[in-house]
This record gives sequence, C-alpha cells and structure tokens, in this order.
Amino acid sequence: MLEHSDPAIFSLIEQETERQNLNFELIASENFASRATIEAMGSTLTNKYAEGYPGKRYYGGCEFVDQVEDLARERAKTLFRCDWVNVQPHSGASANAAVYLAFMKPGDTLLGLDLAHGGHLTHGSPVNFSGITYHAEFYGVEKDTGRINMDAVRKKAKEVKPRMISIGASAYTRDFDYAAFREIADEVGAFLWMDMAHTAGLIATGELNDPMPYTDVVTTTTHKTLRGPRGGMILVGKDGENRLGVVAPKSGRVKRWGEVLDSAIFPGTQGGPLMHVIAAKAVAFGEALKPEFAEYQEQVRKNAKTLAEEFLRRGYELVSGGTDNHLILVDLRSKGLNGKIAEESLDHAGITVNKNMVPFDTESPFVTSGIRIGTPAMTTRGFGEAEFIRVAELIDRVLQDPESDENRKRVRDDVREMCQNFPLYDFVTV
Ligand code: DSN
Repeated sequence: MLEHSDPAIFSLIEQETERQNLNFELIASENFASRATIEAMGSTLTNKYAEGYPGKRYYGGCEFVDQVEDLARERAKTLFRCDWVNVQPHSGASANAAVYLAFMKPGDTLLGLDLAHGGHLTHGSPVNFSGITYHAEFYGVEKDTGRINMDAVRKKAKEVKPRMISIGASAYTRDFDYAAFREIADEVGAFLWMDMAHTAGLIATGELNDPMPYTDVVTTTTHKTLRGPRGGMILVGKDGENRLGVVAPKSGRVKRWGEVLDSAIFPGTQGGPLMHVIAAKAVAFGEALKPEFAEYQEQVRKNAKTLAEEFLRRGYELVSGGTDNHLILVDLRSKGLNGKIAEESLDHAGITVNKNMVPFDTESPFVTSGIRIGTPAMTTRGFGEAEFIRVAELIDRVLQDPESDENRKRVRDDVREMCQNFPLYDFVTV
C-alpha cells in the first residue's frame, strides 16, 4: 500500500532498512525487533482508544485490547519474576516521569549517577524535567577504577539525605550491587529505584544481578537488550501497601504500590495507551521467555568481553578496564583522538557507534573523548566472537587513519561483505 499511497515515506523507509542491513549497528541501546514484533506494531490496534486499565476503561470496545494488555503484563511478570507491571509507558523517560510523580514532591532530593559518569538525562540532569523539578545530587565513578564505590555512595547519601536514590546507567560497563544500595537507602530512609533500560534483557535471563528483590520500583525501556518494540515499562518486585500513605479516594483503603504507580501513568502523566505497541511488547516478552533468548543474552555478553579483550590487545584504554555487560566505553585520548572524529569517520566506513563522554572528560559533550560500543544488535544478526574480533579489527583500521577516504572506503567494502553474510531480515534483499 505505502509504496503507492506515499512513495516519499516508502522510499525513506526502504533506505533506512538498507542502511540498517549494510552497516555494523553498534549503538549499545539499539537492537533489531523480530518480524512478528514489527507486525504487531503495524496492526489495527493503533486505531483503539483504551484509557484506563483492563476491566476498567473509559471507552467501550476494549474486550480484545484488554486481553492483549493482560497477556503483556502476565508475560512480563513471569519474565522478571515480579509481582506487578505496568506496560503502558510510551518510553523509558515516560516510565521515569511516573516514578517521580509517585515518589517525589517538587524540590525533593534525588541522588543519582552523574550523566558525565554514565548516568541518564532523566536521573536529575539540569536540562531535564527531573533536574528542573527536583533537587538533584550525584554520585560518580572512581577516577582510577572507573567503578562506583559504595562507600562513596553511602557518604554522599548521608550528606544529602535523598528522598529517592536511582541506580542505572546508559554508559556503565559493570554490574550493580543492589544489596549495598538497599542498605544505604534504608540507612537514610530513601526509596530505591533501578532504571534497567540498558540491561533488562541480561537481567531477565540471569546474566546480571537481579534488582527486583532489593528495589522499591524498577523502570525499563523495552527495545534495548530486551529486543522488543520502542517503549517503556514499570515493575515492582514485591507489591504491597504503599509507604507513602496514599489511600483510595472512596474507601480510604491504603493503596498498593502497583495501584499508586498505575495512577502515576494514567491519569498522572499519560493519556491513551499505545495498544499496538503493547501488543508488540507482549510478542517480544513471549519471545524472551523462550530458551533461545537466554542463549542470545549469553552471547551478547561473550561478544562484549571479546570486543573488550581485542581493544585492549590493540592498545586502547577502556573505562573500568573491561566490561560485565553488553557494552564497552573506549577512552580515545591515548590514541590522540576524540569521540566526534571517531564517530564521524566510523560512520563513513559503515560502522555506527556514538561518541560518549568518559568519566572526568576533558572535552565538551559535543566532542567527547570516548566512543560507546554495544553488542546487542549485531549479536541478534548472528555475530559471534569470531565476528566481533573482526569488528574490532575494522574499527581499529579506521581509527588508525580516520581522515583517509581511501581507508574508510576499503573498510566499508569489508563491512558490507560481512553484513551480506548475516542478513537483517529475510525480506531484505539489498
Ligand atoms: N538514548 C539511550 C542510550 O543511547 O543509552 C538512553 O536513553
């Protein structure tokens, strides 16, 4: 249909699909959703309004979308071994906004990981609603280890007495000690929130520590390591009466955490849920419950480890000296390069990464001293350790002579050849 009704958009989608097919996709937060997931997203469910929750909607005709949302919630609860889930957040940022609304009053203090040390905009950055509405304080990583030091977090928490502590990152290569964070939160009387957007897939299959038993609330996106549609989700490990004292308006009954967070999504921060995306989430969670998904997550980590070893062997410096998860953070200063030059030259060679601040960076966020490289997307395409050794070699070849068109072109030809041996989707012919 689209080819005839809107050739301009059709052609751009074709070109983007070709770009995805013929490039190394190494942005740590990206992945390739399955054809089934994409099919659910492109379905008639986009036509339906369904404000409210299954069984309690503000619109008629919700009998089928109710079942869709129930399936998504049940599958997510099984996948993450938790009591309660809300699958309606349009994005990770929307999920996080609802957590703030539920737990914090304007001006309350949040203690989160510094954006410049691998944190996220929605964890208190001064240019984000979280830093504008709330008072944000930060913990960071140590200069010599590149890791979070829990004694330093405790010291900071005692000093600033936060109402909520956030865990989670977009550029941190190590796992988190949730038990230690819980202890600190209890010592200072704070709520504990984990944003597992990057690592949800690895957590689901047990590759990384599980935050559910230790945290008050967990948020995530559904499209990164979790490999679902673009969207968000909120989870509670152990549901129970909320400690905020929020009561149901008519009965005066103390609400459960899940109910408080449901209200924070709708009507608190969102309107109608995207039922086509919720259907796609259900499809992706169904896929994630299969044994192949655990094998995939194991391979994601093995590939990241291989990539780290190969970069170290080639004389690069890595923040924290390696990785426990799906990404590495390369500090390019010892090679006389910066993130901007590296990102641009790799782009010309068909290798997509993003420039990234490294802790204690001496460059601006527009230049940066590092690049972040992730393995989830190319692992989905079938790359194993042998292919990631080759990925490191091709990146190194570009970075040895980043301004040379000839060098970039030669690498680009090799990248294309490898990509063609691992087709993105079976309908892609380029
Ligand atoms: N934009 C995501 C990332 O690249 O890590 C975080 O939201």
